[in-house]
Amino acid sequence: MKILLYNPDNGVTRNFMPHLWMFLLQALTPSGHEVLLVDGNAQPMDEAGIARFVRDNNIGLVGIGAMTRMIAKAYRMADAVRAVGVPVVMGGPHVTEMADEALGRDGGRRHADAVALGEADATWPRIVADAARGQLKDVYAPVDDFGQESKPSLKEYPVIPWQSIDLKQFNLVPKAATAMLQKIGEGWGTFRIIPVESGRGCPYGCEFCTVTGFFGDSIRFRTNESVVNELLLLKARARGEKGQMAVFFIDDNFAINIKRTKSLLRDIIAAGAQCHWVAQISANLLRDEELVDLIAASGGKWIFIGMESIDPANLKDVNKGFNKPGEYAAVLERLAQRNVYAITSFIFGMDNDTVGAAERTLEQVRTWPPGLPIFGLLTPLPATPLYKRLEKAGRLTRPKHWQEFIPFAMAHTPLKMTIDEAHAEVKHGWDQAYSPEALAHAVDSMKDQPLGYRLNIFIARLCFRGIYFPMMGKMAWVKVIAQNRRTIFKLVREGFKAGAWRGAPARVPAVPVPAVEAAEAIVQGAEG
Ligand code: B12
Ligand code: SF4
Repeated sequence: MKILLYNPDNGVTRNFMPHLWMFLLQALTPSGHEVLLVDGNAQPMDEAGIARFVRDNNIGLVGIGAMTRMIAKAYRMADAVRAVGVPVVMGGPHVTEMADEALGRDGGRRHADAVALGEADATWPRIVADAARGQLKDVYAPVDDFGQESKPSLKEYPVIPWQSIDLKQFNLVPKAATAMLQKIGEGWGTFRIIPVESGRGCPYGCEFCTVTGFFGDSIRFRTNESVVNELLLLKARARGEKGQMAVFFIDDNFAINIKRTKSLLRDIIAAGAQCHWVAQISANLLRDEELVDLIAASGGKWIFIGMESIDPANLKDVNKGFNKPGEYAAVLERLAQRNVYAITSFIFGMDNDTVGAAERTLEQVRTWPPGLPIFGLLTPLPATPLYKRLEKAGRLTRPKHWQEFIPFAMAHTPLKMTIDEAHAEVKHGWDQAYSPEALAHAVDSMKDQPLGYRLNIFIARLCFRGIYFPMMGKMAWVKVIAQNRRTIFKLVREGFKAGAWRGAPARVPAVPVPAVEAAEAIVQGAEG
């Protein structure tokens, strides 16, 4: 049987990082079946397109995975597939919580023939076998023989055959530039950001987050050896095609067990498996100097930190009191001293937020080492404690907000401001943090650093701005470049002075493109 695994586009930006679930399920598919992958972010498709693809390729089963914000598109695509008589199984965080919606048991239209609840590592082979026999069940739950919920231990993690997977759709280097870029340094003919997981689960239970409910509070890790081997495989592939890659460790909290993280990073270094990487780590875990040393030594470049708010009352409200705004500056300094920078994520529209929350946050941000601040709105995702609290209090204004996804729009009324005011806060955050003045300030604040690091920050900020303020057309880019011309001239002039443009490698960006692209990847996390 031929199987298509499809991930819908996110409705806002092109995704530069593929979704791990597709590669994982492909690797877990029993032999005898062929699995094709289509990521709608990289390979845009509409309903007619997927129906045609399914017919032309003689697909026998379509698997669709989606987060809440993409679910409306996922349902439309599923409907189109089912209309040509091919069964659809859906999985991922949204349908796990809203299985009845996907199966049409809530009075709405049925979109999926089957739903895989929770982690599908163990259920996927069963789903494929049942589909091949034409006997799909409605619901596949990850339970053991006694009906008890069972989670994969990750000790037996499958080998994802990165050396042979078709990754064309995920190459971020334009085709026309490939031949030329292959000749630069070790080669830039391809560049990809690859998701790698080293563990699952987070026990912290922040009120707005799906993770603790979905993956459980039991934390599970792969063996160091299996992670290291995966990195070596990825590095070998990049080298083989005269290209580059960066890794996004998608663990929700990469240092949740500091001892284990240190041991993994030491093993990465010992095996020569260092690569440029990004990971999400909460601020409280970055107090440890040795951990930060190992992050830098193993290739860590950007750390995503869910700061959420600079107001302790807000943090307490969402059960994230372990974040201590008083230590944010020290944490960021500790990273910056090792040339590791942070993507700092803030949420507006929290219950203690009042008008001016964005400006108050920016005042703090300006005193920190430069990084990439991102701003989102508190979003009640289905089945989260936040959703339940707001529903009970009758505060949801769009209880099924996912049925009509609107980027950067609240679905409930904040307590101390209006919805419009919350929207204005998030806009102010982005406008100010990415203004030409803010970009110039970020570059100047690093004047003691090598040109490469300063360029790195500048380009990353430009790209982030480009994502939030749609800059699809050439003219939009020209405008932004014109607005930032002073900083650009300054960097170019310094480059000439330092000889960087005549090929003095130490002065050129440490990792310009990976950092930028990874940063781009993360900006999509701005919906809190
Ligand atoms: C990496 C990541 C991202 C990346 C992008 C996604 C990518 N390209 O990989 C970035 C950083 C850009 C991102 C952004 C966002 N993310 Co995000 N992200 C994650 C993260 C940390 C890892 C995803 C992952 O690969 N997990 C590992 C794989 C193996 O797990 P999985 O995807 O769930 O797949 C398993 C099962 O769900 C199932 N499954 C999944 N799909 C399918 C399909 C089929 C057919 C079947 C059978 C089974 C199946 O099988 C898999 C194996 O067990 C998750 C949290 C988490 N730990 O999962 C959040 C998470 C998915 N993100 C979330 C959210 C809300 C967002 C954002 C809206 C903002 C935010 N607060 O983070 C943005 C929006 C993104 C956008 N614009 O598209 C939520 C989604 C909740 C929901 N109900 O939708 C999660 C769960 C985290 C959270 N805070 O609650 N994210
Ligand atoms: S927001 Fe981060 S720290 Fe909080 S529960 Fe989710 S994954 Fe854990």
